[in-house]
Amino acid sequence: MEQRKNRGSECLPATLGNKSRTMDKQHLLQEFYRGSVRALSRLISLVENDPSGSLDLLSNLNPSKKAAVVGITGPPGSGKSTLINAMVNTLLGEGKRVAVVAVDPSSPFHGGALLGDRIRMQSHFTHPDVYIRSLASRGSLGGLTGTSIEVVDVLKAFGFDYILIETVGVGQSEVEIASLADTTLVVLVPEAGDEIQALKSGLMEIADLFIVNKSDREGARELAIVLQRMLHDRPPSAWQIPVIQTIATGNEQIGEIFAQIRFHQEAVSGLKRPFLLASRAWQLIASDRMRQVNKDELLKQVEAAAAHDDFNLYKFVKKYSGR
Ligand SMILES: Nc1nc2c(ncn2[C@@H]2O[C@H](COP(=O)(O)OP(=O)(O)OP(=O)(O)O)[C@@H](O)[C@H]2O)c(=O)[nH]1
Ligand SMILES: [Mg+2]
Repeated sequence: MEQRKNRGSECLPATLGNKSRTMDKQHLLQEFYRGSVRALSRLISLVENDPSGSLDLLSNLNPSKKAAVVGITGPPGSGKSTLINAMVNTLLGEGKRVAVVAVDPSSPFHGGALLGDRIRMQSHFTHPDVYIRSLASRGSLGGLTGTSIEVVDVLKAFGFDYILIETVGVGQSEVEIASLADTTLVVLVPEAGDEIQALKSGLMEIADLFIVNKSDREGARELAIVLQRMLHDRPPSAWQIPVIQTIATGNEQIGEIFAQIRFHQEAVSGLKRPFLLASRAWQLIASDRMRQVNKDELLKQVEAAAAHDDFNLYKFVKKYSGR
């Protein structure tokens, strides 16, 4: 692949000049399909900064069906980045091409985490078969950006074998990642007292694989047993969620993770894919419709309407949405 110089999250010009815009876009796509990482970065920036303006570009992409999209989620500090680092090493050893998407946690709790990731991933930054990109989470705590579906499709079209996406598992983000990833890994650690509670409310629903990381620490085996019991109580389904004990810092059980990811993709690809696609379609349609709503304009209209004593929000919304 030519020009494989990794640029991480470097922002290239977000919009193309007005001058021969169409030509530029065609040229950009040509370069993209020639394997230019610069074109890839530029296309991602375009999609991130102007999603509606890049719809025609996106509809000209041919997302590769071979890419495996793997979501890695879990509480802060559970070892997601370390695990991804170890996974990337394994994949490179197999001659695979990998994209890593880190959702840049802008929350004060996780500030600086990305810097740590950079240092850890340093050896991969210059590797020709690895592309690392961070996406700003734009306020949604650890969650995915509105454009992450599009960004992942761009990466698929570029021809990566694996796309690994890290998000911090708080609130909605884990649900979002499940609608994006073919296989979702939920990473827990032995000290996971609170997370066990969270499992009931979210993580349990989205996990395709449970990882008990930091298994060099006390309590790992016990946590794995608790998880297995919880899973045992669930109604039987086509996929039995495995629990894997790993030590990411020592590269332990990384091979087992990949074995299970492959099993999972074979077992549920036919079953889960229509749901994933429908869920992505729903999100794209929803965000496209919301783009038509101008918040400032909405505020003005609400202000004007609310001045009347008989203001009713639901009637207002009905009129506004034309129903
Ligand atoms: N003992 C031990 N420490 C680990 C293991 N895996 C990761 N760590 C350490 O745990 C710390 C956090 O690891 P990260 O990979 O940054 O965790 P993360 O989940 O990506 O963290 P955030 O991105 O901040 O949510 C680091 O100091 C790692 O070296 C492990 O298997 N055993
Ligand atoms: Mg991390």
